[in-house]
Amino acid sequence: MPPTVLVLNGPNLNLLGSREPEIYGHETLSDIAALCERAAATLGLAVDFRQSNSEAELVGWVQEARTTRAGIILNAGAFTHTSVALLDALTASALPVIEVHLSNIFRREEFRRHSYVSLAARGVICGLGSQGYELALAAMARLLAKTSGKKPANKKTPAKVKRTR
Ligand code: DHK
Repeated sequence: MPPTVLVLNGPNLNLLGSREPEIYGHETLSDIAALCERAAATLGLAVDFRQSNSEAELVGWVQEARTTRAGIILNAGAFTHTSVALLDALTASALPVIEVHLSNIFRREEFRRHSYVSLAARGVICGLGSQGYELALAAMARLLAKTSGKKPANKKTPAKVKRTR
């Protein structure tokens, strides 16, 4: 069984595709879930992809992940900027956490520049749209390989590099 990474999405991310596409893009959350499945398969990981509008539910899922998942990738939506409860759950999980945001939170309103989640995160990726999830999975694969001592899988055929002088 490949290590399973919990990919958690917070409030309003169920509206992706129709919610402020100029900020969050045109892809739906199902598109991003499919992208994560594909990326995970090439990295030798499995994903458990979830979304909730409820802080309590997200906290519950992080608590469950403590003993059942290898790591957490989290776009906590607006809870990023408000939730000490989510931060505490992530810290208690002792799992590697990577924080993702579709938008560049530093180019937006002042209140989005502070993240409680970041205090528990090994790394943060923002502003790259859905590609941020793919990058987070690649980074997670390397983190997990480091702790297990195994090489990260890369099942993609390496691209041919054309050399020019
Ligand atoms: C998503 C949200 O819903 C916002 O509340 C955050 C984040 C930013 C994102 O860019 O993915 O501020």
